[in-house]
Amino acid sequence: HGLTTSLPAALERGEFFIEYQPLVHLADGTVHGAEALVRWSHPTHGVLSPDRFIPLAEHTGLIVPLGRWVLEQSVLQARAWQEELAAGTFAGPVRINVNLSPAQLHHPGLVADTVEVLERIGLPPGSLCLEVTESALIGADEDLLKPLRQLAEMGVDIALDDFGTGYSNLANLRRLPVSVLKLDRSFTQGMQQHPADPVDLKIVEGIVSLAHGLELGVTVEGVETGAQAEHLRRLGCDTAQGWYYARPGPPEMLHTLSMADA
Ligand code: G
Ligand code: G
Ligand code: MN
Ligand code: NA
Repeated sequence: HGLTTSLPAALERGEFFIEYQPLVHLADGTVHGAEALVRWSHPTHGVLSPDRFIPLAEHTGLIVPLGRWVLEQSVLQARAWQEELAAGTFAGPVRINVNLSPAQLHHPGLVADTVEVLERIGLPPGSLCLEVTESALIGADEDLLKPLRQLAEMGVDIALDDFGTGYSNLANLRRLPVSVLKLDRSFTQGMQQHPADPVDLKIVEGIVSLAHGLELGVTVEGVETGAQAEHLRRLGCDTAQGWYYARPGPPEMLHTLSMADA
C-alpha cells in the first residue's frame, strides 16, 4: 500500500533517522555502548516505529540499502563518540549494536559491505555488534552462518536477539558464531513484581550459567526499575538496556548519561 511505495523515496529524501539506546554494565553502571534503532519521519503520518516499516522493507528488498544506511550512520556515530568522549567515563571504547534482519543475512554483499564501512570510517571491528534474532537462526544451515562466521572471525560481535522466545535447541548454540545472548524482555518483566517471579529468576539463572559456560555474554533488555536491575545483576547478567537507564534518544543522550555516572 501507500507506505510500501514511498519507502525508496523516503530513503532518498533522508526521512529516516536513528535513535540510540544505551547499554550499561550491570556491575558498575558504566556505559558499554548503544543500540541503533531506526525511525521514519513520515511527512504525513509523523514518526513511524520500525515495526511499521521494517517488515515492508524486508518484503520489497529495500531493507538492504536501508540496512546499509543504518550501519554506516551507526558506525559514524560510534566513531564520533570514541573521539569525543573521555575514556574515563566508560569501561572501554563506546560500542554500537546494529540490528540485522533475515533478508540482510541472505544478501551476498553483507560481509563486503560491513568490512568496507568499518575500514572507511576507521571503527575497530570489535566495537561493532550485529544483532540477529534467535528465530532468524533457528535451523540455519552453514551457508547462512558462513557470513556471520566470517564477521565473527574479524572480531565483530554477533548477538542473538530476543533470546528465549524462539524455542531454539540449546545444544545448537555451540554451533552458532555468537558471542552474546540478548535475553528477551519477557524475562525481565517477571522481575518487576514483588516478590519477583521465582520461575523467571530460575530460568535466567540457568541461562546465565549456560551462557557463561559457553563463554557468551548476557545482555538483558527491558529493564524498567532499579529492583529489576538489582535482580539481574545478582544473577550475573553482564549488560542491560531499558527505560530505567534511558529511552532511545538522540546521540547526545550518551554524553549526559556518561556525565551522570562520572
Ligand atoms: O524501539 P523499537 O520500537 O525501536 O524497535 C522495534 C523493533 O525494530 C526491534 O525489534 C528492533 O530490533 C527493530 N529494529 C530497529 N531498528 C532496526 C534496524 O535498523 N534494522 C532492523 N532490521 N530492525 C530494526
Ligand atoms: O531489537 P529489539 O526487539 O530488542 O528492540 C528493542 C525494543 O524494545 C524497541 O522497541 C525499544 O523501544 C523497546 N524497549 C527498550 N527498552 C524498553 C523498556 O525498558 N521497556 C519496554 N517495554 N520496551 C523497551
Ligand atoms: Mn535488537
Ligand atoms: Na530484542
